[in-house]
Amino acid sequence: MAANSNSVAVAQASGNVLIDSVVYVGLPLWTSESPSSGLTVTYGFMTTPLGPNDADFTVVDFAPLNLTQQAAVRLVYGTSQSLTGLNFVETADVASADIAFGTMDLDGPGTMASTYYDEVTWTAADGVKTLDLKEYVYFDNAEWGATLANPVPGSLGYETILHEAGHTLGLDDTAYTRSLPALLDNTDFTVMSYTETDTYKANFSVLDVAALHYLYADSGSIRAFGLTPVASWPGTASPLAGSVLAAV
Ligand SMILES: [Ca+2]
Ligand SMILES: [Ca+2]
Ligand SMILES: [Zn+2]
Repeated sequence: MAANSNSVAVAQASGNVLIDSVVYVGLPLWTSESPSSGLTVTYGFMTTPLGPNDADFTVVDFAPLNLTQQAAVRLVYGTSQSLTGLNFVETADVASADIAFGTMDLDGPGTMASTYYDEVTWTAADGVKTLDLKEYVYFDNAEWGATLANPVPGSLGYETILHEAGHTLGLDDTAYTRSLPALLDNTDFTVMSYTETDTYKANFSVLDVAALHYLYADSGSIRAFGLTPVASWPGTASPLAGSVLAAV
């Protein structure tokens, strides 16, 4: 993996099973981008379809996010700032944004949303290494179009945006990590669970907050606020660039 040839700060297991049940182990963190952009993570709203460099990636029936969906994304990242220490900045230059949002008819009737991960690494002639991470978040606009059209806080649509934003911050689905005790595997404890409780969440739940603190605010990757070179963890595998972080 190219990612391992650079000194990349990837999410690593904490040893706490509750935190690790929502951490995407091996995912490079925003703080590992080089040249460092400090703690700034930019996001934008696609007007034309964008995606990872992956021959299998296709966009069907692209549409931009509507204004309510855009407002929900802004609110989620606004509230994520204090949980991570990262500074989320909206940009109109979506082609160069760290995180780009759009909608399409995602494959599969049960798929509400998908986050795609991509990275570009190269080494210049003078040996300087560059790592550009990007994520593409798509919401379904067909089977789930009506559900996701008005994502006000407290709705399933908003919770879905919160869940995908969680992926862009390094969180994983409990259905994939499969380490969270069943009694805790519901949205009262983590919005990365597929098991809904009686209320849709308007904020990250307790395990999400603990994991975000662990990945950013409490970690070496952010201790010097991105200004100190970060050691790599070579034993940790990285996800394949262009891979789907998760469907839903
Ligand atoms: Ca980037
Ligand atoms: Ca679909
Ligand atoms: Zn997911």
